[in-house]
Amino acid sequence: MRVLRRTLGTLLVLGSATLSCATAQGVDAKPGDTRARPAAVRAAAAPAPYERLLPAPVSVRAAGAGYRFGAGTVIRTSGSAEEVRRVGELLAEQLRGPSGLPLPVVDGEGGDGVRLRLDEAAPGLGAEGYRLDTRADGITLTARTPAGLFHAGQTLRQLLPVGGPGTVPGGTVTDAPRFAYRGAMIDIARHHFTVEQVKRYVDQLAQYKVNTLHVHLTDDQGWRLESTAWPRLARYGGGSEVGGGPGGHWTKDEYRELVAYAGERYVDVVPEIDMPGHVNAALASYAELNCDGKARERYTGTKVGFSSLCVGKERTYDFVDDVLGEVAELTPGKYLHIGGDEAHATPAADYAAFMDRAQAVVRKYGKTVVAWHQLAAARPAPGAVLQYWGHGGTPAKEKERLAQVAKAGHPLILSPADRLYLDMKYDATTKPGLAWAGYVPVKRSYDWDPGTFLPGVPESAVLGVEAALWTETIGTRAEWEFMAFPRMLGLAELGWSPAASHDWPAYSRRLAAQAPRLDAQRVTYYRAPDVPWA
Ligand code: TNX
Repeated sequence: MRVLRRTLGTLLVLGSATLSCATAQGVDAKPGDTRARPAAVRAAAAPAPYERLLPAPVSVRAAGAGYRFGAGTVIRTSGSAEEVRRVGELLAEQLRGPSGLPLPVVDGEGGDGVRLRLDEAAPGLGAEGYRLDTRADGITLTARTPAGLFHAGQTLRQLLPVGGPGTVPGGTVTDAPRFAYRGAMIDIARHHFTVEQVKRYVDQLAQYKVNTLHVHLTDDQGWRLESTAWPRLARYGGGSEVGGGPGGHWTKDEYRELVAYAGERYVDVVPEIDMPGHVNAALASYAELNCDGKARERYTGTKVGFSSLCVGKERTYDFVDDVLGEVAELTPGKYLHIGGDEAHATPAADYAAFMDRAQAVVRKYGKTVVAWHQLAAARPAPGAVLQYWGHGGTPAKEKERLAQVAKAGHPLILSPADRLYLDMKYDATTKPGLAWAGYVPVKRSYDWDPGTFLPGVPESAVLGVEAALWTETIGTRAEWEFMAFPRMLGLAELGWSPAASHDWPAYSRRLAAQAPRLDAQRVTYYRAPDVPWA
């Protein structure tokens, strides 16, 4: 048996393929050797459901008899951890939906069925990894953490036929993510969207192991989160959106509800309050935030870069402290995103001075700063994470500066606009969307390597990837899903799967195989011509 060895960050995973045909194709791969024959390709001879997994797992070893998942299946959780029980209940609910099976959840591991096993000492799985073993008497999910068990459950969903009982072929999946941060951003400021709609997105993301939801809560066109100290922000500043619609905002309770819902699915919410630009909604709500003391008109257009907080005014920092303090209190995750992009109406020195103070406020509330990569031109605070959103036309100087910042220890999140901006049109025929970073067909969105993408930025400096959906041109759920899907699945794969499995022909086939699932969930995805849909 040949063995494929691969290094995932600090994690060493030993994967193997025992299928004779797949084994014959196995090669010894050195860490980082992307020319090695990818796991997904090696697994081509594995039974179909394994071959179709998306994101591609680190390793699949098919062997032995399978398990018949059906009316008699019981889900068993180990008694010790209440959270494991909750993960089991949620998995049962997800599996019951399409199958109509009873799937009772019982305490204790012994016996047939699907067993959820927390094993804090399980080697090689890290904080989110898992192992899924299928034999004739059942399927055992093993992980060091409940999050790992949740991800294992999502893999199990894909191993079963859409909507029904079936036999999972015997074998073992061993899996762990390549990057810790796998994110999706939704802009609810340009167009208001309800918490219900965002929860639907959370379900869609979580099933592909995306673990972060970044919510762009404020912008020129609307302020979408209730504030206690500054109530007019949401009440007045939330009452507008692009195109003149009514807008709206979330109450703190609604936001809490989303955070809890996402948390149960191991998705962290990263709230963004964009500053010092993109603040017209705040400037319209409070005259005192303007340097001239005069409130601005609300804005319903799509220009960017025209508004700025009044950097020289102390009242501005009361506002920053109150607003960030309230959001920090509502958010259990460790990150607070403070924007910092396109502050064209803020002189550079003012920008740097403002960002110094805003970063200090984030720290005061015990959170870690995330900001768009423009912060690299100012003074990123220790530990601050920068989110790159450049594209092919971004000046080399800007990228060099970012590489220096990465070298100084700042982790980067990669959201290249010409790859991961989900509001970029697929091609000239796409109705919604923009095209300032070019068209982004499905293949282009997937076919790049975050580990080698930015010159001078090693993979170890990349915290992860994030796909962003800006909503200047997107006002309905159908438009949202049309732009996000199927490109979002490429993001999930880039964030999770080992570099060695990167392969467009194999990926595009696995993507095509997701169609029945997306159809069953009534996702209004784009049937892109570059994907071999059945
Ligand atoms: C750039 S990227 C923006 C947003 C726009 C988006 C439209 C970034 C940090 N700022 O304000 O909505 O382009 O594609």
